[in-house]
Amino acid sequence: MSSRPPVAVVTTVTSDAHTWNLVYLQLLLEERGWQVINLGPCTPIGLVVESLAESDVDLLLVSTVNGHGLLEAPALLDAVLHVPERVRPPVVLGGKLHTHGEVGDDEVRRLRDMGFAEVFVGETAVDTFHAYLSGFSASSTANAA
Ligand code: B12
Repeated sequence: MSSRPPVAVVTTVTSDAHTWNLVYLQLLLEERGWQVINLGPCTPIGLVVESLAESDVDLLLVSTVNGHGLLEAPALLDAVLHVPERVRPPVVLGGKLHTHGEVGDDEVRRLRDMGFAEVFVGETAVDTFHAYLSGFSASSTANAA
């Protein structure tokens, strides 16, 4: 049984140059005891895939706010779904995913159906992410016991 902290890779889509969303989420996770690998803005898909192969990653968090997330995140997910299952963490997505205001429930459902473990959008995104992480820790503890 390992007592290492959970590890998250924080990343974004290739076109997205915004940085403070990534820093914010890194700090949020670190405050909750996570170890974070922040891949920075405009992340090449290959780098994201490499980061999973080389480390023991528990969560891949994709944050994007430039409005291209809905178009680009599926290709990133597709590449990650080719990573062997034993080293593939759940992938969560959040932020400002397109340029027409908030994405609706139908889009969120479609993204979940594609394979995103969870999608966090709108004003409640951060609160629901905290709740997700609480559930995540609870199940990790249960597995370790
Ligand atoms: C600073 C900024 C920039 C800077 C970025 C500098 C840098 N190094 O980061 C610069 C000038 C480079 C920039 C460029 C552009 N930007 Co800009 N930018 C902003 C601005 C003013 C602030 C972003 C910021 O730092 N916020 C602080 C962080 C902490 O908050 P956040 O990003 O909103 O993230 C929060 C939530 O979204 C959420 N969240 C985000 N991801 C995730 C993921 C999960 C899992 C969860 C739970 C929550 C979550 O949690 C965070 C904390 O609450 C916003 C407007 C605004 N006031 O938000 C526009 C904004 C993001 N930009 C926008 C646009 C359009 C652009 C450009 C396309 C403009 C242009 N025509 O060139 C380019 C795109 C560049 C690119 N290739 O990506 C739009 C995006 C529109 C959309 N999504 O519909 C915005 C919203 C402005 C607007 N109202 O139109 N931008």
